[in-house]
Amino acid sequence: MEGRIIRGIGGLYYVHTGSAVYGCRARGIFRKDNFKPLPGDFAQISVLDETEKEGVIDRILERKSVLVRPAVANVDQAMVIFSMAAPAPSFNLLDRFLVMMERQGVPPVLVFNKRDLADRKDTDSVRARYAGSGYPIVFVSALEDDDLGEVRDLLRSRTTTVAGPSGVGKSSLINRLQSGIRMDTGAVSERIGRGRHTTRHTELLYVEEGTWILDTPGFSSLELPIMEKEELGSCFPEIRSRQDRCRFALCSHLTEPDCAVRRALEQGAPGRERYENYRLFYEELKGRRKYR
Ligand SMILES: Nc1nc2c(ncn2[C@@H]2O[C@H](COP(=O)(O)OP(=O)(O)OP(=O)(O)O)[C@@H](O)[C@H]2O)c(=O)[nH]1
Ligand SMILES: [Mg+2]
Ligand SMILES: [Zn+2]
Repeated sequence: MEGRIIRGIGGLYYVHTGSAVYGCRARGIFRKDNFKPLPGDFAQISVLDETEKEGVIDRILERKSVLVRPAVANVDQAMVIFSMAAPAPSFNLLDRFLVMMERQGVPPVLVFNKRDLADRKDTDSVRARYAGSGYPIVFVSALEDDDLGEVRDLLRSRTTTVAGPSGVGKSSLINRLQSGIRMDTGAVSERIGRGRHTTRHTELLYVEEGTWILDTPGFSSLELPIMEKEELGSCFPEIRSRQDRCRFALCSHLTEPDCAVRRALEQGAPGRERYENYRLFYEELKGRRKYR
């Protein structure tokens, strides 16, 4: 039987087959090869006990991609959720997260929740801030009978890792997105035994056929990934698309003459605030080297 690992804990893997979730151990061969199955992996399993929903993982299918943070396989994109208010968005934190995803080659989409607590002026200014980035951006309210169509469209037929600070409404949104299909989870789900609202572990959630979301624990601060400061520009799409036209190949886009990035901003291209965060992060990366 084929399924997908939704969660791994202490050597026990929960494998979702579409109709049930089986608690599985991995065959000894995995340990011998030092291969660790990950949430998001597609697996071939043998059922050992149908009533107890116990099985064993025979094989992991080839991975399309592996994300390091959070550790998960076969992710297509990252959905980062912030709220328009309560708490107000930290764009420094958001831009850090975007750098982290760009570094790992995962395309991000931006969701701003609690639209009901913001006015048009607020949403317009957030939209303007990211206009140059090209990232999809949607504003929603998880509480109301709000139409989540736009979010659903972004998620459909993909595996999305969802992240954001605490209190922004990730769980509220995810609860509304899940179709509410009642699965036959047998004894295993009893053993998972936890509230579905507290995200302590990384867990893959089934939305509908082919659509999965990975609920990850909230974050309140983020370190920039280990990288050279010269690589930072490539993590900002609006810089990446222009840096080939800078006079110097390793232009920092801070002080050099004939810089295409600064020129574009001077000529009114959007992304002034993002550029300011680029500058902060650049200095941060520069400062880091001294202590190594
Ligand atoms: N006004 C308003 N409140 C919301 C909305 N969505 C969620 N909330 C409220 O915000 C609070 C936090 O929501 P959660 O869904 O628990 O937030 P979370 O991001 O999962 O938080 P953590 O689990 O701590 O990371 C709750 O009191 C929700 O009722 C929204 O669209 N508008
Ligand atoms: Mg939550
Ligand atoms: Zn430049």
